[in-house]
Amino acid sequence: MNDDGAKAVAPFRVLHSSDWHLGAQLAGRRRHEEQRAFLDWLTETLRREAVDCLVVAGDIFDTTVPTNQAQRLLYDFLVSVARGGACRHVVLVAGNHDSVSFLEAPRQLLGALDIHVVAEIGEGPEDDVFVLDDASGRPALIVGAVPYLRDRDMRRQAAGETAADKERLLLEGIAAHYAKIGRRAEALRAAERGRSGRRLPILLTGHLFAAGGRTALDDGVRELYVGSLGRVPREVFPAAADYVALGHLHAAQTVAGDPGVRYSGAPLALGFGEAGRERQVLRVDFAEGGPVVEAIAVPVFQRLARIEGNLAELGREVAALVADGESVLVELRYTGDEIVPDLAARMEDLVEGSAVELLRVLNPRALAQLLPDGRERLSLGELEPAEVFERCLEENEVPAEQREELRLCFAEIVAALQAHDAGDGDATT
Ligand SMILES: [Mn+2]
Repeated sequence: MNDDGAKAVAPFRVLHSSDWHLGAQLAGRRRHEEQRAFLDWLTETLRREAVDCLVVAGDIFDTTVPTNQAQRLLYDFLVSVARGGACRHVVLVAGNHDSVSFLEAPRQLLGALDIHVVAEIGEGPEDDVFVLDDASGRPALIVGAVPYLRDRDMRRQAAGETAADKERLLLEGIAAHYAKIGRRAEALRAAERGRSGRRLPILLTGHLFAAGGRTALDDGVRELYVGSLGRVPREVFPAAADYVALGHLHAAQTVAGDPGVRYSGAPLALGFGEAGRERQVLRVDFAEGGPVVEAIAVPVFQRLARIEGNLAELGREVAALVADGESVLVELRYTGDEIVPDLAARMEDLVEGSAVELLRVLNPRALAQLLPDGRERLSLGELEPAEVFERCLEENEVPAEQREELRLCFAEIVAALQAHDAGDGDATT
């Protein structure tokens, strides 16, 4: 090693995360403390790991109109990262939960801090593909930032389209966009090779449901696109990409077994269904022979527990949690045979004065007793819209051959409502 700048350059290091869902609540309970603890941990991790660039692949916020507290979480974090020098660049892309206009608004301001925000596709690919430099000021990484691609951005709706047409056109639109971004990235790579002879790695982002992806029930993932639409095959991502940083699925996973195309997963459990799953962020080193990916475990900042059982079992498990003395948020489901109408009150008595919080007490037997046909019922709040629709189909004995088309129509209506929720700038209408 010498001092004339010729010393070995460390590989450019990216930290890939996604699906923070800042402002997300759990059964109506706010979770800002936990979200702040994660961001504090992340700042520390960026510094400790000497990360050059943080990439967040969508769903920064949980809702299109984040609370002031949720906004503050993000901006405090970004300032501490930028001012404190925790890492050199930050790339934020929008997910399906984010409002395009909300993320776009501070774009210029954040740009001054070397924080790149891409909330919607630009006028041309040159807007979304850029080169990041390393600590010595040399070009080091080409980023093709692709946010969540909304159906309406991809194509024009045509009257009389069948569901299959829609699916095909949407996937074609997504593929065409990635191809365009890939070509632009390759052009920048060729230009740099011409200048310096160096091959720059290419990182692409995405917020979508890749084909074969795993999700878990109640893991907070909102169904994207329409019905089964938008299961994006691996081949859509250009071969020129060294790494594809994905968001949307909350469980960390690779796509089609490719270690260079992957989901970091959400850093915090967003539903009780995710309780207990290991969380991670991904450290990606762009070395000579290709990217080297290492998972860094995210600590548990708030314990969650889901307990099922008869009265004795619930009592025993709750008592054990109380004895632990640790803060834990709990969902209880009673599965015993006898009717216990005062279950919630009984359980509340057990946890009184402890660090155990019962966020949800499900008592389907007692509910069934109150209903005329005596069947076990779930409350609406426990079901996703698609599940409610499924039950309607069942209830009305809709013939099987009609169901698929009806499901797609229903999913399309729900997607349209959600897009309207996300209504850029006209959230009040
Ligand atoms: Mn998400």
